[in-house]
Amino acid sequence: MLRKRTIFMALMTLLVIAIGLMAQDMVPIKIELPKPMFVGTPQNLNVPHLEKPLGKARPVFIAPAGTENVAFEKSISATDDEPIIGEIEMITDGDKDAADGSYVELGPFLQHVTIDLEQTCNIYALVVWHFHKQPRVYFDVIAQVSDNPDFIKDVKTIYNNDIDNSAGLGKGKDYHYVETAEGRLIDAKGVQGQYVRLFSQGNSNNDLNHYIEVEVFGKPSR
Ligand SMILES: [Ca+2]
Ligand SMILES: [Ca+2]
Repeated sequence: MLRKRTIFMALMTLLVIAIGLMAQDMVPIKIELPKPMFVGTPQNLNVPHLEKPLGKARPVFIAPAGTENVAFEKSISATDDEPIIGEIEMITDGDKDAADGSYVELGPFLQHVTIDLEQTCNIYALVVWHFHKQPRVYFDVIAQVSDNPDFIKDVKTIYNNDIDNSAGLGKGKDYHYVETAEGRLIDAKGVQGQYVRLFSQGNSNNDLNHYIEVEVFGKPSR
């Protein structure tokens, strides 16, 4: 009996060490947040399938050690390459301020932007700031990852809140959400690809599409 117990305890110790070694490799990703421009939740947003705010800071997101923003200063293209305000390069320039001069305004209706990470990466999270000067909800937020620059094949959809399929990419089940200075973190679950594409189709204030910054937390695949 005593011997069995000793063996059991030894095995448990080994298990704890093994879990510890695996866990050591997982660390919180570092997301630098811009200054918030409003506090609290607006009550007048008449948007279906709207996520309830957490009411506190977003919990840390854990990813393998060495994960970093692989989208920083990477080239970007868009369906509207002559934005109404700003330049599309501002989407990966690291500036996340809410102020005028920090956001890009794309035309109305369905638009998308595509970031070229320049190599295939394992992607753990996307953080997207559309606009955070005032509370807004953006519609048909769809995020996709592919190794194909034209997204013709091998397309992995990691977020879709187009609940009525008005973007024509299939109905999504993800929530509408209020934009804040925290941005929207999308769990990409380690999906592989070189290109990241983000759709939107207007917002709760107007028909236009905006981006302040997109960060892609990943590591080059080996
Ligand atoms: Ca920016
Ligand atoms: Ca829709």
